[in-house]
Amino acid sequence: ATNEIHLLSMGQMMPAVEKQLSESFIVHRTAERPIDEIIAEHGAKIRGIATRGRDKCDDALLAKLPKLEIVSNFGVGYDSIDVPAAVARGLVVTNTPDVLNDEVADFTVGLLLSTVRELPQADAYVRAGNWPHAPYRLTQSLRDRTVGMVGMGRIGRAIAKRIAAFDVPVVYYSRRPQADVPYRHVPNLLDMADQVDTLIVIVPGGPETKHLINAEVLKALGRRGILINVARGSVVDQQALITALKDKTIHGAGLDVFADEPRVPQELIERDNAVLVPHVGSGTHHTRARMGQLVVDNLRSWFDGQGPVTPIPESKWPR
Ligand code: 8YV
Repeated sequence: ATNEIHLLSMGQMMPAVEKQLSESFIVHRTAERPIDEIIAEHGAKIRGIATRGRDKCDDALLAKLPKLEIVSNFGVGYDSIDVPAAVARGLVVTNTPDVLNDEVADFTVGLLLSTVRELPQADAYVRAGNWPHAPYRLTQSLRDRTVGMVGMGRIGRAIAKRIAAFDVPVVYYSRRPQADVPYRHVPNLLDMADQVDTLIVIVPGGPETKHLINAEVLKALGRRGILINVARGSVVDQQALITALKDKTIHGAGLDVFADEPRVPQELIERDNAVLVPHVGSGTHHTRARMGQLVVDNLRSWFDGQGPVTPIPESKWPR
């Protein structure tokens, strides 16, 4: 009987996902109609939300949906959802863990190599017709580096495994040491930044990690420093990073995420020592399809009375 259930879909997902949602639910899409209109007409009936990480799911929205039971998030990161508010309202929140680990890890290695070896800049050099005049400049290397992982969760582990396979030493910072990883834990981020020359940021977003990477950490990373951020823009103090890139406090940065997406400050765009990509870490047909399927499966399973497939830990499921 799930096809009588009203759903709010925020932000467009892949056609195959939208098709499955339409097959199982009565779907109201913010992509097709202003959200205020949808809520005014159907707010009292909406029992589920499908959302992409980009739309704010705050308490003001939740308060307008008295029949809401579940928020199904497209993405492993769910910092756009006010989780304490959702939990207080007894809602179940689901995300899309694991299905993107290897994809994001592959991508991170690519972004790291692009940043260290300046692949986008070298590509631009060829296209600009500069090669006949002079060979491209020599670059930094991965060979003499130590990578400090900021975060050692599911994706962090997949990244570290790849870096280690490159014979590059890996250490990590996280609040607690992880029992089952072979890398050395450094309990203090500033200490780790001091000990390494390359940071890969892969922690959840949200208030707890806001501006974890600040001016002090960048200074400790030092002049050869490379910062890779594939987590959330909020984890890095973007203005401090811009300053550090400008005055060469660090060597360079590879960024998939930004403080105020999709806006990228002109000061970053002008930097030749930054590789900038538009939040595409999980962005392949293969992996986005798997993420989308989990969004659908969580909603179907919930409304079939089978419980959520991948609830976030804060949902405390089963209850
Ligand atoms: C986004 C991501 O969710 O999974 C995450 O946390 O950052 C991405 O996969 C994706 O861009 C959807 O908007």
